[in-house]
Amino acid sequence: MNKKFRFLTSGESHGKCLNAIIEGIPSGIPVCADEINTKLFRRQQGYGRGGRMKIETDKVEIKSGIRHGITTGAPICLEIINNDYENWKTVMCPEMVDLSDEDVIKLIEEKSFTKLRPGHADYAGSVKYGFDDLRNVLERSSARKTAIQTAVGSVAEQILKQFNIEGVSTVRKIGKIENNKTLFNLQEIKELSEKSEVRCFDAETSEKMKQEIDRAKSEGNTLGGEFEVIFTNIPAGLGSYVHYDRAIDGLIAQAVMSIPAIKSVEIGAGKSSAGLYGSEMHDPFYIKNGKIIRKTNNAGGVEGGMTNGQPLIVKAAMKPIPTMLKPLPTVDIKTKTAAEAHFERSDTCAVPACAVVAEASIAIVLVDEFLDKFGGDSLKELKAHYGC
Ligand code: EPS
Repeated sequence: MNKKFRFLTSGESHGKCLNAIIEGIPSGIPVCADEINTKLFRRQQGYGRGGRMKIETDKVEIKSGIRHGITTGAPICLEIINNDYENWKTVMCPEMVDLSDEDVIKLIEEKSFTKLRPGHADYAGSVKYGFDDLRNVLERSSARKTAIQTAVGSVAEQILKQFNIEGVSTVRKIGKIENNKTLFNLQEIKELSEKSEVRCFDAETSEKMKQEIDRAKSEGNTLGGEFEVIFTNIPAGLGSYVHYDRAIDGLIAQAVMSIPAIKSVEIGAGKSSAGLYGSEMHDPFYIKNGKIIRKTNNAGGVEGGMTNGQPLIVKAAMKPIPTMLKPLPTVDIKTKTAAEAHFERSDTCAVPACAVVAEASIAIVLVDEFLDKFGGDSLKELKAHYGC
């Protein structure tokens, strides 16, 4: 499929920096680093995050494609420096290092590991790329790369904002603690979730979630959970039913499922739709003041692979982080003997952060489809095509 908003990222978890190049953005759109940085800050938050977040204050540098705060239509290059690189300069050095130096060898060996972490990319990654040192797999498979993807998503959101399309996210579940309360006011969901250390709009449930994280941490364990992302003011007709790879629900599922640790993605009523009668599931149409309206949104804003003008509701489940202080039984790929899984600094729970990454990832899909439908080389053209 021919993407309008194309991007690639690069960078390792403990390498020098993370980069992205974005292509296909019309000229004339206000995009600023401050807004990207606010998004990056939100991604770093959440009760249960590990020591890395104390080292990093993720800040983006816009390297090209924007002049005086306005896009020029040229590719945009973004960069986030990893502060932790200072501690990994030799281990992660892109250049050849002096392997006759014992200190250098010691540093590299200290960070090498061969005991597979069940649930992480270690095993399949080492088989696929032929590595003996699992450090090579960890560095790019790490969720650290979601920092730069979130920065790209913030650029997408700044474009969507021109058309009042906005997203919010809220955590629904951490481990077995669930927030099953309903709030209809999106502003309220946003404000209350933003205030909560676990991104949950209900204060009482937030406290229980924090206690659950404390418990898991004290036991050397980790926790996953569920979150919901809602986007509003999306025009009907983004995506298409004509080909499998143009269905917007498929594209959203791919974008969210590819975030590290995501195990399921649902739209609207999601898997619970399987247990409903047709008469319960489908959202009837009504006419009000000459306008076609719906009173329910079980479809979650998508019908026939296209947005239908209703709020887009995406729910996703994140598995518990596989790096555990109390390790699982595993195998050492070097000695081919039984072992305990490798442990290094990690998070106990990153569900609140993952919800922010999902906002960004969904914004990227929406802006791509938006540009495909309404097109234009400048914001002026885009607005004219959109009819505003
Ligand atoms: C992450 C940075 C990582 C982890 C986490 C996400 O930092 P470090 O590995 O240096 O402690 O905190 O990564 C994982 C949980 C994972 O499994 O890869 C980040 O910036 O989000």
